[in-house]
Formats: sequence, C-alpha cells, structure tokens
Amino acid sequence: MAFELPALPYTANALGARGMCQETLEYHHGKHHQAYVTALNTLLESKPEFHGKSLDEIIKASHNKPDLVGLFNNAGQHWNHSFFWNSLSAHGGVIPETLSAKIVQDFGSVDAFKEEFRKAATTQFGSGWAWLVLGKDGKLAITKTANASNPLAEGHGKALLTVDVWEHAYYIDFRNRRPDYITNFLDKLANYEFAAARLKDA
Ligand code: MN3
Repeated sequence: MAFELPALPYTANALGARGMCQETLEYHHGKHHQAYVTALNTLLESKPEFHGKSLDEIIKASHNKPDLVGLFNNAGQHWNHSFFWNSLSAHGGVIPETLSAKIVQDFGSVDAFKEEFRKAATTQFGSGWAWLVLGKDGKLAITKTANASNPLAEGHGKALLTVDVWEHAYYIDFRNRRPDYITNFLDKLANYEFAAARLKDA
C-alpha cells in the first residue's frame, strides 16, 4: 500500500491573513511534500522488507543507516510535513489553559517558552525543524533536528508541535527573515489546540 499525500486540514488560502500565503502552501504541500511522498514510494518498490511497515517503523528502522539515507529522508519528511500541517491553524496563537499551565510549570512563563523555541528555530543551521516535545521525564522541552530528522527518530519524546525552518517554508512570505517567520508562527499560526490535545493523550 503506497503512502499518500494527506489533504491540508484547511484550504490553501486559509492562512494568508496570518502570514502564510496561498502560494507558499500550494508549493510547500502540493510540490515539496508530494515529492517526498512520491520518492518514498519509489524507494520502497525495491525494498520488500519494508512492505507493510508503518511510517513510524520505517523511520526508526532507517535512522542512522548509511545505506538507507534516502529512505529515512523521504519517510522523515513525509512524517514531519504531515505533522506540520496540523501544527498550523487559521485561529492559531491562542494557548489553551491546560497547555499554558504546563508551559508555565516547565519553562517558567509563556514568554520564556517562546524565547527558547525562537532561539532553537533560528539557530538551527541550514535546513531542519524545531519542536515542542513532551520529554521522557514528563517535562516539556524544545528540541531542533536537522534536515529530515524528528523526535521519533532521535528519541526526544513525544512531538507536540513543530515548525519547518527549511527556506521553502518561509521564503515567499518572509524572504530571508527566518526570525520574523518564527515569531509570526508562535504568535499567529501555531495550533496550540493540537499541541494541547497531543499532551492530553500522552
Ligand atoms: Mn518543508
């Protein structure tokens, strides 16, 4: 069974007023994410040992395996982008009480959380991702991963929220101003309802 590009959980023009325009979403979802899914399916054709495996299983089994770099990169990018679409919302930026209480408990304040997230996302050199995770110690933490990697592969705990810091994610809307893209994400786009639901299920 081939992997498929998931539909966006909103229309492509839904986030324009909040700093992510239709052209960005159409290219990012319809071209970039689709290319990762297509490449993943093509690579799997010659790897019958992975047939029937879940995406999570493929990511864990191919992580840090030099002969499976292509498989890991495309599987990771499929997972990461699917998660990223859910990390955005046309009503983003509002932190539910359940999550803000946990943020205050573990980071000291919402501002301290945002500052740490902003720092991780802006200092990830080159391409990658920044994440809010629920660590294995039960505390919220910020992590960053390079290229296609993610908390699942790195054993960072359960992912709650992510932002894509590859240039293709922000170049149309913010050009080279990654810090402005991150601040806009945290204040206007981040789907904290999604993160709170993931935290509740943990
Ligand atoms: Mn991307």
